[in-house]
Order: sequence, then structure tokens, then C-alpha cells
Amino acid sequence: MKVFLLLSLLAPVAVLSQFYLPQDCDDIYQHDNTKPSGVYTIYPGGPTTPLHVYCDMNTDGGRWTVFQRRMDGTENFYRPWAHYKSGFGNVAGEYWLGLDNIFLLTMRKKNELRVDMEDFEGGKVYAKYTSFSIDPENYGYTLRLGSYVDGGAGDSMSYSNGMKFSTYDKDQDTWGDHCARRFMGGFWYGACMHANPNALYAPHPATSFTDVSVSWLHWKGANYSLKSITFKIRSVSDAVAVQEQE
Ligand SMILES: [Ca+2]
Repeated sequence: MKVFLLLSLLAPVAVLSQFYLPQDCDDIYQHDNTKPSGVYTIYPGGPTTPLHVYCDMNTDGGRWTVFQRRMDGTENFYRPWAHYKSGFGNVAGEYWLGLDNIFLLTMRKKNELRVDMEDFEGGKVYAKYTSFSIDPENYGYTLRLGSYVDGGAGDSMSYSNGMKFSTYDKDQDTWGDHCARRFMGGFWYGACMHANPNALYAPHPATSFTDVSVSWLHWKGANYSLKSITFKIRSVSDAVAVQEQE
């Protein structure tokens, strides 16, 4: 507890420093709460490793750091382990921020997860989880997910809680066969999944591919390819975290 109090006292000093470098979109917002949504530079790995990221400053109070986004099918997401580890795509459009970066972002602060999604008929829903973090690579980037909070989407992520990350060239799932190859994505597969956000993007649900679409089972089913889906995280205060645990 003494260590925590000390860190709390030191935090404002760091923010006021001329060497201030934001760790995430929450830091950017705290520094200037008039900043709009868009691409920013953050430093979750320290001052020598700047990282471009999209910050959602509008949804549900803003401050969201986006680590995955599908919206038009311009980016190929059927990629090997090395790409999912380091990240790929265009942060102004479709991208995956990288498992090492996601680990760094969730290592220092407690974060919540929000998944926003749209169908092709104008429907918009979300799923929210009270906490989100992943383990480092030598523990398979295992997913650590808190409780589901309803946003109309249904809970299609809890199934993946406790699973390691798998890609077509690295099978860490709990299935005898290979989920990433069978379902054409990279994800925290078990045997195999209820959500497949990194699978094949279809420009219209009528052209969806059976079992390998960008899907969220509890909303539109496994074969409906969503128009868009976005994974975003936001730091939550320890006070809120304690309240939620009580
Ligand atoms: Ca397997």
C-alpha cells in the first residue's frame, strides 16, 4: 500500500515534466481533453520506441486506445505469428497493434476492454469487459478477461478467456486440429471460438464465407461477416476496480 501511495504522489510530477511522453490515449486525453479522435504517437515501450495508434476520444467518454480495427477489408489479416507479435496495417484504417505492444499497454495499468461492431443494416452494438490484459510471449500471450458488461452484442469473448494466442504457423489452441488454419484468423482460440474478428472480411454478408468470417457469434451468428469491428482498451482507476470486485 505504501508503494502504491508513493507512485500516486509521483505521477503528477511525471505529467508536468517537459519530457512527458504519453503511454496510451488516456494519457493524451489527461494532458489535453480537447484532442479529437485520430492517430497519435504513444510510448508504451519507452522513449526510444514511438508507436502510432488510433485514439477514440468520442465513444463513451473517449480515452480509448484502439488495438484492432476492421472496417473495409483493405488489410490482409491472415498473417503469421511474427506479424501478430509486432503488429501490421495502417493505424488510420485497418490494423493490429501487435501482441508485444498490447502486453506493454496492459502491463502497467489496469484496463477495460470495449468491442464496438456494426452490421450492414445499420445496427450498432458493443461488448464491454471490466478488465483486459495479456501475458508476455513466453506465456503465449494468454488472455486475461474480466466480467462481461452488456452492450447489446452478447458475450462472445469470455470463451477465449485463459486461452493462448494462435496463428496459422503457431498452434497454441486447445483443439486437436488447428483453429487458426481452419477458421482463417489469428486469435485467442480454444476449441475454437465464439468471436473471430481477425478472419476473412467480406464486403457484404451475402458474400460471407462459412465459418471463416469476421464474426461475433452471440450477435449475428458465426457466418455473418460484420461491417466493422474494433477492439479498444482504456485504463480504469484502482478505486473503480476495487468497487467492481466488491
Ligand atoms: Ca491445436
